[in-house]
Amino acid sequence: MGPLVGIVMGSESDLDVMKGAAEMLRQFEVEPELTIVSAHRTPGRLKVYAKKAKERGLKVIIAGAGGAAHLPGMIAAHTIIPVIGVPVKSSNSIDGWDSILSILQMPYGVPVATVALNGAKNAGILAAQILALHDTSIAGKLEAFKEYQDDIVKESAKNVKNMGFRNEFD
Ligand code: RP5
Repeated sequence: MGPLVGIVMGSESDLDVMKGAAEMLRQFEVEPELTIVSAHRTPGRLKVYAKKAKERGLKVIIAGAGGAAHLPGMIAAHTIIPVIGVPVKSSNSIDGWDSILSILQMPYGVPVATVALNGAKNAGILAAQILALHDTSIAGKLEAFKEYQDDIVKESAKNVKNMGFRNEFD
């Protein structure tokens, strides 16, 4: 079976952040494809990637970029596949706000599901949640992940209590 999730980013310099999406998906045993597509430097490649995504079997696209971050929105302009946008705090970004607003403030008719600045891991989880709507195996792994997070927080609460802080809740 071909990849169900496509991860694209504007530059190799985004990889440190964007590989977080791939790492999360792998935790749920989803192997995504990952490549570089730049809205500004490779507009033709962007159009082909987005137009062919559906026939290639992709179900979700995660797109990350920084600065004047037009990649997620322009991918969404060319396809009906859900696009999750990751604003990247890149070297050319003014504090990340340019990336956030470029991806978040899409016009009516062309939605992009925008995660937090550098939030590629959440993009991976959200993509898995979309796939889980039709895949009980991924759904089970997501449920286990929720329980794991619950355990981690309870463990932290126990540690803090053992430090001598009053806690009559646990
Ligand atoms: C954006 O410009 C890329 O997505 C990257 O975040 C940023 C800087 O790109 P490089 O100059 O490092 O290639 O288009």
